[in-house]
Order: sequence, then structure tokens, then C-alpha cells
Amino acid sequence: MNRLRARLPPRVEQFAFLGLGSNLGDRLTTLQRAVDLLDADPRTRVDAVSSVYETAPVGGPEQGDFLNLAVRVATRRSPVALLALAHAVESALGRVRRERWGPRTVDIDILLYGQRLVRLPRLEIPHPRLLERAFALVPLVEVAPGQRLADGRSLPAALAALAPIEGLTAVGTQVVAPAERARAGGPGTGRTGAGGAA
Ligand code: GSY
Repeated sequence: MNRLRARLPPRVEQFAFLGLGSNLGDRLTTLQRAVDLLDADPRTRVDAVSSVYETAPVGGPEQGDFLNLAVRVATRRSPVALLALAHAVESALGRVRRERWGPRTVDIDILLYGQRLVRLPRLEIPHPRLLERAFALVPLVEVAPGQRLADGRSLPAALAALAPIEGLTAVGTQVVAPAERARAGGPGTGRTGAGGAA
């Protein structure tokens, strides 16, 4: 049942929250391109983008620091179809899945999808490690301040449980939603519906 429901497109647009990270190449440009590609999907709009944080790598081999951010998207995709979009954007930006916890050009995780709980072999929502990861939770609180967890806890309360938070520095708001850039009159501002993501 859960399996089927996670594949059914929602009747009305849903808000979902994605965590993005990059620690290879031009990290900031990659994150902006990822946001643009997510927004180019005809069934998904990037509604808000958090600040960018430089974060020490958690897990895996010795590797460079990440830039992390979170976005709020309004989507007509099901959770499973949203994951397919996330993977298509990762591939479009050159991510090759090699080492599980290794460095990556870009990683896009679904952190929350409304209040939905999804437990599938390849997709768990809320993200199973969300509450342990300051690099995911800190930016998420910015774009989902009023969101509650299934147990009723607020995200700021979940974040407080991680204190003291180390290895994370806010580096600004250099990545923006395409609609925001359009309002500011920047280049490449139209929604094209392109992007080729599944
Ligand atoms: O699951 C996200 C990839 N990832 C990250 C990340 O995005 N940021 C930091 N700081 N550490 C990480 N370890 C992994 S795996």
C-alpha cells in the first residue's frame, strides 16, 4: 500500500524539502545548476532556497568540505517520481555513483515530503539520517521553519538536540531560486520546462 501510494501523483501540489550537497569541482556553480534543473521540471517549482553552508564531511574517506543547502519545492510528482528527478539532475551534473560515502559533484536527498512517511527499499522519508546531520538540518530549518516531524517535534527542537553544532559555517545566499533571479532581473530567467529530467 505504502509502495503504491509513494508512486501515485498527489492530487494537489505538495511541498517537499530537499538537501543538496557538493564537494567536488566548482561547488557553488554546481548547486545553482542543480536548483535550476529541479525548477526546470514542468511538475516542480523551487519555492525557497536556504543559505549556503560550508560543512566538514561526515562519514566516508578523507575528502574535501561540502557546500550544503536545502530547498523547498512545490511538486506534483509522487515521492518516487521526485527521487527520479533528483537522480536525473545528479546525472545531468556528472555525478557517478562510485563509493557510497565518497566525494560527489552533487547529492540530492529528499528530506521531507509534506507529512508523508515512506518506507521503501530505495526511499525513506523523512530521510533516515536527517536528525543526526547538522549539515542537512540547519539549512532545512531555514526553508521549513513551521514544519513538524511525525512525532510532533518542531525542526528547531530537533536541531537544538544536536547542540553544540560544529563543522558548519554559513557562507551566504549565493544560490537563488530561478523565480527570485527573475524578480531581480538577472539573465536566464524564464521557465523553459526543459532539463530532460525524468
Ligand atoms: O548525504 C549527503 C552527502 N554527504 C555529505 C554532505 O552533503 N555534507 C557533509 N558535510 N557530509 C556529507 N557526507 C555525506 S555522505
